[in-house]
Amino acid sequence: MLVAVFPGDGIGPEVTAEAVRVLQALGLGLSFEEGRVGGAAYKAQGHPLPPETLGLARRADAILFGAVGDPDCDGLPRALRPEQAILGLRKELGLFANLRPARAFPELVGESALKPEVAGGIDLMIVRELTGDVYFGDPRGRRTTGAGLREGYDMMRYDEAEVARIARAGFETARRRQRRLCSIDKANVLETSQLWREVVIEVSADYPDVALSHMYVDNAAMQLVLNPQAFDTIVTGNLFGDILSDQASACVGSIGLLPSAALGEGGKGLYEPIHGSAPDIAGQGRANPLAAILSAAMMLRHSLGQPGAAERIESAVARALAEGARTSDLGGTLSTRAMADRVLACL
Ligand code: GGG
Repeated sequence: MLVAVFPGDGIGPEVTAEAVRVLQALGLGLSFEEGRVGGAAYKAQGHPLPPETLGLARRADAILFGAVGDPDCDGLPRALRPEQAILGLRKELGLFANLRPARAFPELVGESALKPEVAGGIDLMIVRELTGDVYFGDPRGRRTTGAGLREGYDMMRYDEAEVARIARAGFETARRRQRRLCSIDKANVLETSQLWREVVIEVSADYPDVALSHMYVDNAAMQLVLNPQAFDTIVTGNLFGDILSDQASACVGSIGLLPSAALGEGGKGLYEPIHGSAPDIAGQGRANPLAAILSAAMMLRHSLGQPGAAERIESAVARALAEGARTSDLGGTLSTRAMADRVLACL
């Protein structure tokens, strides 16, 4: 099976190299082919998502993605910014459902900023919609100078088919977990959120075995800090999911621990750490590779039909943490390579 590897920018190449090393150590006979994305692709080829990269993504069985974002590209028009690579891949490949698990590793509970009794119970899954909302509304990325003032527009838009599709993904995910789904919106203010809530309720008729609740996003942000263990599965839009999943990562200790899977109707998926390119620590060999390694585990489970190998990686990560392996984001001194070595030793 072919895995497309898109390391991207900043710490992306450092962490994806370690995830590939772990996959290779499993001896599953996977082939790997690398492509450029983001600022690295713009600098070499003039576009953040060159046609060769998109072609490789289409041919591959799964995609392992690092991170995009490069301060050198800050002045570029929006369409050429590094982040357009990940948005373009999701849209072109129809990867509309983003699974973002946040689970407290028992080994780290005492070290999180949260009280142990709160941190210890966190095991939630955010199902984030990925191909709609302000990221893809029309008009978007527009500037005008009406009445002499600069104005910016990004239209928030969802249609009922898009909401029904992600709602089903949310209910199906909840069914495989504790059968509790919390839909997060801003239906007291936004029309898109009122449609969202209506459609989620309609879809819920097909899932009588799943307990559905609704929460406004502002309250959800507060509850994630005060009472994160109360959540099981969350379904939400693109923008709210982007923000809430970073927040959830802080609840479990570090954004360097959270993997993700972007899935569509077929088996192909794109797997990436939820963290970005972290230019402040790029090139120093300090980044935590665990989110990338755990993303590789999600890839084995969801796209490559290897759930046993996925569990091996996840157990090895837990064992390495239990043995005290820590990168600097977790208060330790291990380098990116040394942390991956500790996982490999536990495989
Ligand atoms: N690995 C995640 C990453 O590169 N994030 C950069 C980013 O801006 N992503 C946009 C998004 O996730 O919607």
